[in-house]
Formats: sequence, C-alpha cells, structure tokens
Amino acid sequence: MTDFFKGIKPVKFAGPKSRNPLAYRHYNKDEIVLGKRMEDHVRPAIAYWHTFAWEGGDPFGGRTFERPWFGPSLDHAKLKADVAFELFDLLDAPFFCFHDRDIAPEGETLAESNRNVRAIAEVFQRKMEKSRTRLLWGTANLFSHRRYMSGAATNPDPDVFAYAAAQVKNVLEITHELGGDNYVLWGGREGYETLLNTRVGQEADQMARFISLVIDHARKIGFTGQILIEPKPQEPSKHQYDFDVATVHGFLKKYGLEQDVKCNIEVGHAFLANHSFEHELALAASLGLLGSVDANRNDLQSGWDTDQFPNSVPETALAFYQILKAGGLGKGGFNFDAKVRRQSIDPADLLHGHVGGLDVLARSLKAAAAIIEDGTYDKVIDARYAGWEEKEAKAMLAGKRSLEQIARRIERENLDPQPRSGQQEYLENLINRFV
Ligand code: XUL
Ligand code: CO
Repeated sequence: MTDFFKGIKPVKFAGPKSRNPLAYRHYNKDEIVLGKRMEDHVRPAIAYWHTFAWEGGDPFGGRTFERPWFGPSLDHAKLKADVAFELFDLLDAPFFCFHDRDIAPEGETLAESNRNVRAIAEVFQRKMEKSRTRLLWGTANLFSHRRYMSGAATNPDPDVFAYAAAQVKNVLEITHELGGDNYVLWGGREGYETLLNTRVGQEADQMARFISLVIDHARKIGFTGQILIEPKPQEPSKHQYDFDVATVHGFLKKYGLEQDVKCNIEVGHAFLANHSFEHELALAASLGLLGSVDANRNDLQSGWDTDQFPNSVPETALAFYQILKAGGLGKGGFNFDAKVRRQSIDPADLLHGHVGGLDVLARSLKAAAAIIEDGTYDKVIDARYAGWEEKEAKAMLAGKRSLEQIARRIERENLDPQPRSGQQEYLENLINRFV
C-alpha cells in the first residue's frame, strides 16, 4: 500500500440520506433495475489519463498537482499503477481504461516504448489477480508526440502511418491479453489545421486502411471485443474527420467497415458538434453503432472540451433512456473521461469527482427506468407513429408502392391528412415527473 490515499476509507453505498461525502448515496451496485444489476447497466470505468497522468496544466500554466509518481522512469510508472489500483479498490470500480502513454514512459525507440508498456501491463495483470477491476478498453496515444503533429493514420508521411500502426499493434495485443472488452480509436490529429495543405480524399483512404489493418489484426489474435471510433468534431485539430456519429457512419459505409466498428460516444464531443448527447446515442442506436460511452460534460460558457464530471440528472436521464431502449451498452460501459479541476489538488478530490459522477449516473438510470416502467411516454410516441402500422403504410415503407400508386391512392381515397400536435410541452412536463 502507498500512503497517497491515507485516511480515506473505501466508498460504500449508504443511501440517499447519508451525509458522508465519500459514500454513494444512489449508486448501489447490486440494486436491480429493470431486471439487471445497476453495475451491469452502468459498467463504470476510471480513465487513467485524467486521473493519474494529467498534471493540472492549462494554456497559461503548467502542473498544479504534486503526485509522487510524476517522473520519467518505469519506477514512477509502477508507483502510478499502485495508486491507480488503490483508487479502483477504494471506489469499488469494475473497470478502467488507458492509453499506452498514460501508463508507461515513451522510450528512445518504439521497441523500448512497447517494452515499457508491456512491463506495466504485466504489473496490471498481477494486480488484476487480486482486484475485481477489469479493463473496459485500451487505446494508443497517437496525438501527443510531435511525430504525430500532422496526423497518425492520416499523416502525409507513410512512415508515420506505419509507426502508428506498430504502436496500435502493441496496445491492441496488450488490451487483448488483459481481457479488455473494447479497443478505442480516437483520432485526435486525424483531421487538418488548414485545407491549404490537405488532400481530404487521400487522408480518408489512409484512415480506412489503418482501421482495416486493426480489424484484421484483432481477428488474427482472437480479440472478440468491440473496435470503437470516438467521434469528435475538432480539438486539437481544427477539423476532425470523425466529426460526429453521422459522419462516422458515412465513412464506415463507404469503406464497408460498418459491421466491424462501433462508436464510443462522448458527451462533450456531441456538444462540440452542436448535438445533444442523447441525439448521438439515438442516432448511433438506430444505425447499429452504439458501442460505449465517455461520460463527462462541458462548461456551457467555455465552448471547449472541458471534460468535467457529469452533474445533471435530467440531461443524463434522457441519455440513459436512449441506452435502455437500445437494449443497453453490451460490452461497452460508462468511462469517466473526466478530470477534476486544476485547483482540486487533494487526493480526496479524485474520489469526490467519481463518487458524484457515479451517483448522477445511478439517479439517471433509475429515472430512465421509471419512465419506461410507467409506460405513458412510450405510449405517446407509439401513438404518434401508429399510422405506420397500417397495411398501406407498411407497403409504402417496404418499397412495395410506386410514386404513381401512392399518388393514385391519395386521389382515390380523397385523403386530407390533418396536422396533430407534437405535444412538446406536455412531453417535457411528463419527463420532469421522473427526473
Ligand atoms: C479526447 C478524448 C480522449 C479519448 C481517448 O477528447 O476524449 O481522451 O477518449 O483517446
Ligand atoms: Co473520450
């Protein structure tokens, strides 16, 4: 045991009336909601990068956190792993997620970097024998090093493409060996800073080839987890190719990859793309692309990806409703892609962020389940589309009627459809009964 979290007791469920700030008031992992354990609905994960690797810097100043594991050596990385698993245990977290560069230092060569990552993966392996925490997903950091400044898969230099591919091979294999349920591709630099120096068609071909290589290798090594793209419209690049779910879908369809790849949908990224989180979830579900979720929120004034912990039950409840209607997240989960603020320098702050975030998710899950159990809302929506259950409408939708036939029927039956209320205010009030 390290003494980093000295004096902090394991976080337990204590019920909504508890005044203990480091107890779960709503997150009760074994509570059954719609026939399933709460933990199995949420599948929460702790993000290594924000919680252990981030130093508290912003564009105007550097490190604010003083952590004993900040340093360049493998020993520092081992200490970081010790503290990470202590936090997983304290929070009773079922999952975690990492990038290769979060867990181990970059070496002089790729071979050395890969060895470092493997050394820490072996530390994880041993720790996972004693801990209940499992790997939700692994990923490669293809955006921090200067070699990736013009992209990884979409770099104009094929050697950078190859370097990135070699890096992903290593993390994919390690993710597989650690029993990870998913592998995530976030294209931080897969986009452009200026169109003046960019061939978008060429770069799309490169990105598709890269993803195909990952899919092929995953199959070859027997990885049965999901491969996920994480849409984001911008930041750090001015424009990112995986802009949003709709854009990713078009890309996957063009290259025939839609059966092999799903989406990891992040709240803050949806927001940056001028969508709501629930819009992205609903669309992904309808396209068969709903894979996993990065839970966080943006600051409404900053207009940037601030990665704060979720804090709004009404908003997250609408998201959970979409997830429940889609049949749940399957192998995915809720990764807290969220960091405490740079002034939150105490070890306890790391727990407050996760405890609050998890309680918000628990309340949101219960609210969404209550909406479904009550049934009124679903009935209103069913009634709105009920016309499509009728014979002629079904034939039209199935492509069994031509434009001429449809036009003839309108004349023959002298149809004059009357507008009906969209009932938005009624629906808003109805939902507010549950959130
Ligand atoms: C960045 C982001 C990443 C991905 C993993 O905006 O969300 O942390 O989740 O690379
Ligand atoms: Co993310």
